Amino acid sequence: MAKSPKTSVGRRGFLKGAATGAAALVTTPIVEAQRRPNEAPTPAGSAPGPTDSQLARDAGNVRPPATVRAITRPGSDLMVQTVKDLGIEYAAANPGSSFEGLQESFINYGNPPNRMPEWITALHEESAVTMAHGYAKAEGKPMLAVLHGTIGIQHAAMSIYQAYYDRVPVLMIAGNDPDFIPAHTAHDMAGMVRSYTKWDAEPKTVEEALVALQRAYNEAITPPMAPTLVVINSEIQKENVPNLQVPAYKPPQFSTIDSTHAREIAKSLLAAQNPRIAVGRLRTPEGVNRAVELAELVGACTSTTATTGPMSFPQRHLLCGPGADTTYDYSLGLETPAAQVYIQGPNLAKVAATRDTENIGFAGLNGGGFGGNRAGRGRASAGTLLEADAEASLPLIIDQVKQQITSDQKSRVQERAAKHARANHDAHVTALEQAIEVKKAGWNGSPICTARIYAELWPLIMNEDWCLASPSNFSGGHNVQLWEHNKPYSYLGGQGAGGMGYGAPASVGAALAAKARNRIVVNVQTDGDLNYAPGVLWTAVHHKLPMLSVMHNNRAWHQEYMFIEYMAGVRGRGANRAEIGSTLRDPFIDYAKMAAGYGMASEGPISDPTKLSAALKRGVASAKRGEPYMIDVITQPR
Ligand SMILES: Cc1ncc(C[n+]2csc(CCOP(=O)(O)OP(=O)(O)O)c2C)c(N)n1
Repeated sequence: MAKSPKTSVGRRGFLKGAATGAAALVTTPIVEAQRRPNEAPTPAGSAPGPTDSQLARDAGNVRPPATVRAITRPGSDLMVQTVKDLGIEYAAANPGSSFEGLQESFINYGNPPNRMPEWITALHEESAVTMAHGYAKAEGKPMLAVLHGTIGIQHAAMSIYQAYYDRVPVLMIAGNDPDFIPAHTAHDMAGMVRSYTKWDAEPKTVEEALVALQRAYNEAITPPMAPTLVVINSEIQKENVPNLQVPAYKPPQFSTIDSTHAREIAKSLLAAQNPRIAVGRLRTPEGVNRAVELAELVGACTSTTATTGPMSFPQRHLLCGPGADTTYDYSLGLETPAAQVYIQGPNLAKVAATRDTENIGFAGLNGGGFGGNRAGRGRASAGTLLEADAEASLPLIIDQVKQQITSDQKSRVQERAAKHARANHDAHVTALEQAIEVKKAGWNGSPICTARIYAELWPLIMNEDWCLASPSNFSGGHNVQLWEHNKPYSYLGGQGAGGMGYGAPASVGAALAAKARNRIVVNVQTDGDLNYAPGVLWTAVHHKLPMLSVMHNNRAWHQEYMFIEYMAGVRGRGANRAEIGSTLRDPFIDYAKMAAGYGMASEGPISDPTKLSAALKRGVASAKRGEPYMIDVITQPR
């Protein structure tokens, strides 16, 4: 590694240097705040040999040094400045000695220090990355996760994979300290997660590191979005670089459809008797606004991912749904999974792809298994696939529509939109009425039915700005019918790759996004999922996040219980012992106490359904005050 012995102090390097030529080191008595109360100051001007604390540190018994050399501008300050310039608001990390230089800069550099980004204390690397995953889904932009060496990356691996599969941008830095424990370092650190990161680098100089951070950010946010990783050696974090400047940041250009396609698509939308727009996941809230604008301009019915995942079309917009007439003569897909265009409604129908179906997006590049994004296409596309970013392409189509639309077409659009609006409104009302009837089943039962949690929460949050950040499919998914998902962040959807250990940390990430916005985050938390890394509850308390967790405590990994029950049935052995290895009994876990142990206000277990509503009310009020709250509810399996 290229390093300057004059400006860089590694742990062992320091000791060696001190032993052979301490006088060569320029010192200042420094950083009073870093000195422990029981440590005597080093006299000014004297060159230190290795201090007790440095020796202790090298032996693994670490104490902060009493003095440090005159570092006027550590490389890590510039790295933090680079991250600031990218507009990153939070950096989550479980402590790691391989990035101590960086961490010190994150918390002390800047005015005010520890803001934009703020250092968020995670208790597990998996939680740090999943926080970033949830944050990006809520906010439409990445935050940073900082990981310690080989072991930190491995702890984070599942969540990196999950964000990759979910096409969510996460910027990651891993520290690499070759002078420290050999097992924590590697020649190719990023190799451990390369199959499921989009881009990585291990820069050799501070200058290269700054450029690498900018590039990693751009790669992460360029569709198809994904996590990226920069491995930064501890030596260059500590290097003194008085004359270096942060290079000017250049945002990436996203690929769009060309102007000919934009013109043709606009023409087709306007010429169609009944056009349709299938809106898949867009990247940012702004993309959602543009999709609404286009649908309204051309009077097209739309589908939405509002109830399955983030960043799509408002669920109760009057153009959202099958509309008055489901014979569509032109379909435009925006980031839809395949050329089929799905209709949202009481009976999910599917429109076969035709030649009059066009899709803009990277759908075919997604998933498809381990590292599948790199190799090729996940699904065949029957319509015309335009491989470009739908969100960045929308303004081009909108411009074309505005230029081309005639007054005749305008009145036809208005007429059609009014018909669709009536039909969709009626369909929305009917679906809600039917759902309310169905959800009454088991209303007074104990354990408590999952529908009652969602039904009783809704009146408490409907007039708030809220975000459901946890996946809801394991708790019945009742939000889909009972709640209105009209914001890009209303519901953040599933884990990405079905990995458990996601709900709480993703909600904490979403709550970071919510904190400055007077928004509350709801986490309907399954018990098996929470037990992977519950320490994230402490993070929520420590950072005063507006998050309400309601335990869907069915006292089991019920999904797995059902699989075992089924298998035992198929084999004719009965399900009597299916609880072995798939239930959380003997003893039951007390989640209110668990939360209290992490300092979180909590109550429960509640098994009397008549006590639920008042508890939820207390929980919402607490979350609104920025005091996260946990309610343990003993529930039906689903
Ligand atoms: C990391 C990980 N390990 C194992 C699984 C397999 N798995 C799928 S569902 C499930 C049970 C989840 O239990 P819980 O979160 O309590 O939800 P429930 O099924 O009880 O509603 C498990 C273990 C997984 N998806 N992810």
